[in-house]
Amino acid sequence: MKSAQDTIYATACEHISDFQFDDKVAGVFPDMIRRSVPGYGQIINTLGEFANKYVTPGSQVYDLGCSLGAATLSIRRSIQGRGATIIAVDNSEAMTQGCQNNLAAYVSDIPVDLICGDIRDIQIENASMVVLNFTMQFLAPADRDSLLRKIYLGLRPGGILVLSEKLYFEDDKIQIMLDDLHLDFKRANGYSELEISQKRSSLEHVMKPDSLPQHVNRLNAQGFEHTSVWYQCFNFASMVAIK
Ligand code: GEK
Repeated sequence: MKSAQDTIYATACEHISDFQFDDKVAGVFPDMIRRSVPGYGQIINTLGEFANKYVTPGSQVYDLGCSLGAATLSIRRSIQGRGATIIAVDNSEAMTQGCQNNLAAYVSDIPVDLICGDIRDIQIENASMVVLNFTMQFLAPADRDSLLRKIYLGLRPGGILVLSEKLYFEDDKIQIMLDDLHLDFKRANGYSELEISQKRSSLEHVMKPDSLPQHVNRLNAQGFEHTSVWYQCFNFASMVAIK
């Protein structure tokens, strides 16, 4: 997916408002996420590989917080002829509009039910794969357990959840080191100090990362007995949990 360059925070703002997934962000999103999240491209490609191995005929795949549909497109390409359905959900109108256009640009025999709505209100059923690719970190912490419980109950036995998140580290030295490496990654991708600090302020009240032990404990508490990190770069990780 190509997009305009992200320059949203390039000029000094007097007042930094909370980050929103609005038209402005949707318009530059592929560029923004590629330059901000280490490993994003590899995670998107690997979601297709997970789908190829785990999506079963007649089942449903959920892409929760689908944004412009990068994960859905990767999965859809990998499961052609599988007789499965993808349900892609995002509560940003700008994102679902863009996702609709992206889905329409490619042919596929896999139907995609694109829903503009809150992932907390979506029923999960008959699922062989559920994806939360950098979405749960935007949900109020108090809502995270019930979301994962709903996902666990809606998965078929043997089905998988892929959960990608920015991580927080309890160990201060590790937190500082990995955060610094992430900032260097953004600098190397052309973001200025001003852009980095203004974006950081806008996300402060909106994105609340958990630590890896918090994730593992939460997944276990909802019933997932088999969980692992399958990818990590700096303070960004993707986990897989098998029902
Ligand atoms: C990707 N998965 O490209 N209900 C529905 N959608 C939500 C909610 C909610 N409660 N909260 C946030 N979102 C994508 C990237 S971006 C991650 C996901 C990022 C949506 C929000 O509108 C946005 O589109 C997405 O979750 C998070 O693989 O920007 O770092």
